[in-house]
Amino acid sequence: LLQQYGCGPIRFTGTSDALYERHLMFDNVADLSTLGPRERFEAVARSVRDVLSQRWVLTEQTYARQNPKRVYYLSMEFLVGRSLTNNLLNLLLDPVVKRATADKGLDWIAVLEQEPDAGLGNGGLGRLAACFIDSMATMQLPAMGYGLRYEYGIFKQTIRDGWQVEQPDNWLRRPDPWEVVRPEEKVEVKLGCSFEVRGGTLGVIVGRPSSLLGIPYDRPVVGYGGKTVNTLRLWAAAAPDTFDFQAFSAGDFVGALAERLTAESLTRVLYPDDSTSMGQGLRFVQEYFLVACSLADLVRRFRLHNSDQGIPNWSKLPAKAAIQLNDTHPSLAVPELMRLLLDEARLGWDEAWNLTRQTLAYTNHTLLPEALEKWPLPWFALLLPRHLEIILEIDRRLTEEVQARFPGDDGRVERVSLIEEGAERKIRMANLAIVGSHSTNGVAAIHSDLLRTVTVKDLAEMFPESFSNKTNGVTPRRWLLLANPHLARSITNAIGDGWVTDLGELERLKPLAEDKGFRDAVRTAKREAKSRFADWLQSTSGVTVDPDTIFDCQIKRIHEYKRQLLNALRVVVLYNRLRENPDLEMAPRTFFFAGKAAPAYHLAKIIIKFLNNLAGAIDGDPAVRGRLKVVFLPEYSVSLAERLIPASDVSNQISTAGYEASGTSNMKFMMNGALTIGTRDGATIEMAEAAGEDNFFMFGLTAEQVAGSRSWYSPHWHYDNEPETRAALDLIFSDHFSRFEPGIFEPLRQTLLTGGDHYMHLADLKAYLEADNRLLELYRDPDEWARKVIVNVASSGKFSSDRTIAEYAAEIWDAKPCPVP
Ligand code: DL6
Repeated sequence: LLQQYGCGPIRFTGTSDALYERHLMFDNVADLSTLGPRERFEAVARSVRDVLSQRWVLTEQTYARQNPKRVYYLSMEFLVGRSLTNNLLNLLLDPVVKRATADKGLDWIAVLEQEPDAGLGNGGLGRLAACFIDSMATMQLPAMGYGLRYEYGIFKQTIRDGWQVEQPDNWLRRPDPWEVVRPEEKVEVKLGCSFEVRGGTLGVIVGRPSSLLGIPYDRPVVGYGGKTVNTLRLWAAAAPDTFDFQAFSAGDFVGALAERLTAESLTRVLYPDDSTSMGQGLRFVQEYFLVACSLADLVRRFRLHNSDQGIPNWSKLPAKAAIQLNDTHPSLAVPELMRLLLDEARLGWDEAWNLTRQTLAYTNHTLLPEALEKWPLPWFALLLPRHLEIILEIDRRLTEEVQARFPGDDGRVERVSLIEEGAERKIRMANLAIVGSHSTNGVAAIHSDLLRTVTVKDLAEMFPESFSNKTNGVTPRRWLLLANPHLARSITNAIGDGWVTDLGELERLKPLAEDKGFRDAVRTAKREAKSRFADWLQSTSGVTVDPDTIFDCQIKRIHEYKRQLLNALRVVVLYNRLRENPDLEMAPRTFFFAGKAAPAYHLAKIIIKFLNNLAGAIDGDPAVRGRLKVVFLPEYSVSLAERLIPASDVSNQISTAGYEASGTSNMKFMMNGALTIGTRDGATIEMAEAAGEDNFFMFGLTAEQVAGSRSWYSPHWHYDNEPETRAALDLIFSDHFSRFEPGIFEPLRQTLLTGGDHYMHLADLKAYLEADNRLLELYRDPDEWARKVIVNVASSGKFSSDRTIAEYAAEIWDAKPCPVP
């Protein structure tokens, strides 16, 4: 194996076992019998890194030699999860390791459990970035991810008395065996003033320009088959090596050292907000830091490979670099690249502008107004004065163009402007990203349409050729092959393993829906995954669930638009039905919820509390025991999703239509053989199209109907006219689920009834229950259920991130594979 991955003049002698023993001994310098699973995990991971490192070096050497167009994916979030099993799988090493661990009597599960999730993201956007870099490496694209090395990732969630409690995620407390720090490739980032961070807020010290260092930490991104090993480069902030010697020798010893603390605190923590822009100064500087470090780094690489006698050929930049902005978070790349081209390369405005636009591309991930970033103009004036000058000049030219093309249309000028006027002037980052790049894409067909025709309609009319759709996807390596070994094996037994890198192959399973043997195999795989999950849950939390009940799941960030409350109302209705009629025939069900609420999102935290109280009340009610169970799983993470999704029978994708840009857990459930009950929103629409609506359980208002009924919609009408809706709400408001905490769910009355039910829960509840009935009806026929499961799995091929990346590469980046020999 070492020979397989070894290359060049260096060859290891010995076996991978020897590597492991050596790491265990020499990295710890301790008596081996005293070492525990953590040390063993580090030794295994370091051995795996040894195995891949020559390939990693060769990948970069190949790119340096061939000088292909490179793709740079800039993202404030990479929700990577664990790496050991994924790297072993992609290196095709897992059978070897299984054998070796068995030989050594190593408790493999205990070792794996030592790896913390790299939780450097909030949810869908960050996980998408992680799937994309996996696909780019697998497809042998010369690509690199750029992000921040947060010392604290997304907070740890515990539940106390039903309430979410946040704890810091100190994931780097123990050394991370994957990362390689490269201090020699540090970059300097300059700011217009000094800053300090106190209690998470940014204070600026005017009149004292400052600089800090970006130190790159590289992580390997192993493509499937281990041929290409790309890099995820995460930047950590540090103070410049030199202290402020003047202050130092003037006696301010502490002050000079404090500067260091200030700089390092910049990348200390990930902002835990999803689908909101909290507008804090520290976040603004974090975003600039990512952009400044990454652009300096990639421009340095560009100069190295595209200069003639030391003079860079800037006109080649768009032919050699494609920079994808993951949401507006890195959109300061527009003025930063302009600054580099104007001030450092000394190009004229027009040339710099054309190169900038041709090099940059932007992906929008949300239409929620509260998530669209707008930064106060005075912050630019203080911290990034040169960038402000550039933005104002872009805006001046844009305004001229609008006036020339749409004379007299002042409203349009105002709407497309990069500047929002008001008591405090703000820079609209989405407008900046759209104007400053050659491509703007949404992440599912409906989302891209709404973006183009509603949210930024005026800009789309100005730059129609820039707009396109790229429906999201997920990597089938992590989300099927690794997460669901039983189903993966059944699929491979049936159609071979081509699906692992060409998920469209799953289509060949369709005829097998009629094959009893295959239906049995799929059913057995699901049962196996459910038992595995139930055992894990029992052993880690003491919670008992019955794998012979329907596992019905909703796992995602807690947000009103995702409508966990609608799901809870469904459960309350079912509960009422059973209380009223204990003899009612109803398949026993376990409802799983998991997800984190942004710490400052009060209502989302009440929703978590409600779900927990609902679980407690149902558990405590003998009338429904064994028939209904609700479980709120704390600490939703990539690792938890990997366990639960394979075990799920039903996937709930029930956002208010028009609000969920795409969704990606919907795709993971589909390829793992869960049936979807959902609204016509995001990529769920395309999934239902792929499988046929008769294999889906779609319900509820369409995005058009939601928009059209806003002005007259009244939740009270549903309360007054739908007995089950009314009974469910009355039960909640009677404190049935809050006996010892009367009144705590009053905010739910406010959001669902008196406040107007902005997300239209009550409008969709009846239709949801009808779809749920159809689902239960189907469940009575196990063969028919299995047929639909197979059709769903077989139709999930489109939702591989390989397909998405192939579209980005062909239609946005013009990037080609660069195979490593
Ligand atoms: O595109 C990835 C993912 C989508 O699947 C989700 O539908 C969408 O909600 C999520 N967007 C965000 C928005 N954050 N910001 N800005 O996470 O993106």
